Amino acid sequence: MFRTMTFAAVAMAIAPLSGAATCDSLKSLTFPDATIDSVQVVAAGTFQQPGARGGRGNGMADLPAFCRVAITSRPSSDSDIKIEVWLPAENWNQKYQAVGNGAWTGSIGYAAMADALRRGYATSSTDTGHVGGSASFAMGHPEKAIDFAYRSEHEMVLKSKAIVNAFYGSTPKYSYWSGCSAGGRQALKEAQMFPADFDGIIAGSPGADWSGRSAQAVRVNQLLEKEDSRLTPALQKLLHDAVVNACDAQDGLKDGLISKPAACKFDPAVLECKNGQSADCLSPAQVTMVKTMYSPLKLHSRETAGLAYGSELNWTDLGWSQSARATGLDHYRYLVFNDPEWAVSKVNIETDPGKLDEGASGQINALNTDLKPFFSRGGKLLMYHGWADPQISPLNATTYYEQVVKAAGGAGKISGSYRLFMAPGMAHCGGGEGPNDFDKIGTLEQWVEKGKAPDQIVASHAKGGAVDRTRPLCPYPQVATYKGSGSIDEAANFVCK
Ligand SMILES: [Ca+2]
Repeated sequence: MFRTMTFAAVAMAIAPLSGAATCDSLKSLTFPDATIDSVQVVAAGTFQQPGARGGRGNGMADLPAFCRVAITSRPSSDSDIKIEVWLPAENWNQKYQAVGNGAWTGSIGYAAMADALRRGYATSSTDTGHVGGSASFAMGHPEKAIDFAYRSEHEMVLKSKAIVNAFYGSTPKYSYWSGCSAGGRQALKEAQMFPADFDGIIAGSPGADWSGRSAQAVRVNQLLEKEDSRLTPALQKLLHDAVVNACDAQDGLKDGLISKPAACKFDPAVLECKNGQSADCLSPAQVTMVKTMYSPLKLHSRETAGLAYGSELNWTDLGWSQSARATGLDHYRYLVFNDPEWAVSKVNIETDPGKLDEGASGQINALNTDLKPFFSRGGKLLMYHGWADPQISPLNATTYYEQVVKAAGGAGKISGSYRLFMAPGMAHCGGGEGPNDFDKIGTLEQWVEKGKAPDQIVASHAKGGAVDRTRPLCPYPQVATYKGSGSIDEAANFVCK
């Protein structure tokens, strides 16, 4: 209350006539626990992303003019949360969009901010309270761990709304969160803990069971210590093709996609090398590793899911892309054991997971299934996940959805507030062999502002820049079902059921 009144007074003091402030005048804003570091008028087409290489190709030459505000927020004595707020100089759509981060973040999400700005949004992003992509910031810094877990996002929202109010002379008509992966985890944390922050929330491929995913990564890492368990990209392709070949038609349509992974029955042992065979087959250690990727892991208080059949291409825990594997290792080093020298060989994965849900490790998870405070305010939650996600299990998304349904007392109780869209063949947050490109924020705007809940979302797949397939994504547990005639590459020939 105190803060709200302070800001109303400040806004009036700077621009008593128009009810809106100039960009420069925002420098004089004061917060009890934050400082304005810089304020800059950015002319149309001139924004250079910090850290981007060279003068060309930062993809932001089309940005309209905006007021760029940089803030440092310190809700605790050990906090150092960097926030940027961008305010369109003209044609503000009267709305605010916060954008999420990835992995351990430690940087501002400029690309996502640019997307929001292009749509006329006032937008903001935070570095979540530290610099760089490692979790080493958390060791010995419990307040910084809290900042990463949830506080930096909420701080960003409070400060951003105040700055929007000071600049335009009015608060945003609608406020949205848009994030995927870590940003999907942040999305759910916001819905669970700060139900008044947003009118609509996009939670993409959420890493909501953050500690469980780390345990999965470490379990796989242990197996990879043995060289003969590692899969080359060529063997991943061999495996993937075998899985698709076995399960494609089981969902009712042979289209190269597995739309019902739960119905897929596949035993990786069928690929095990026969006598004398050494190429195009899996060693016994590789078969074990592959089975581990799919299998759930029993933790102290719950079970965390393995990856789905069809997700084999670019399995990130195998280390071809460093992020997922390192995210799990960092989690154990800096949030579970507080030991930078900790190695995967030290863990007994069957007995140690008890520590995962405690302290700094557990507070990152976004597993609370009571979303009633958010829903009762009219909040809308649009969640999506690719069935072929090679990093975060899509089964986490379906499990969470079902738990929320149960907590709310039935699907009918929440269908006006929460919908989950599973995308067959989609990889992590986009890409993959299935239709994976769709308008998330536009869909959410229709839902929040016009009351049109999405009964389907048309997604497209492109090859070489040309769209070669469209398909509706359906509210879970519905699946896009072929009507029986017409091209299987056109959304109009499918119905959700
Ligand atoms: Ca199929």
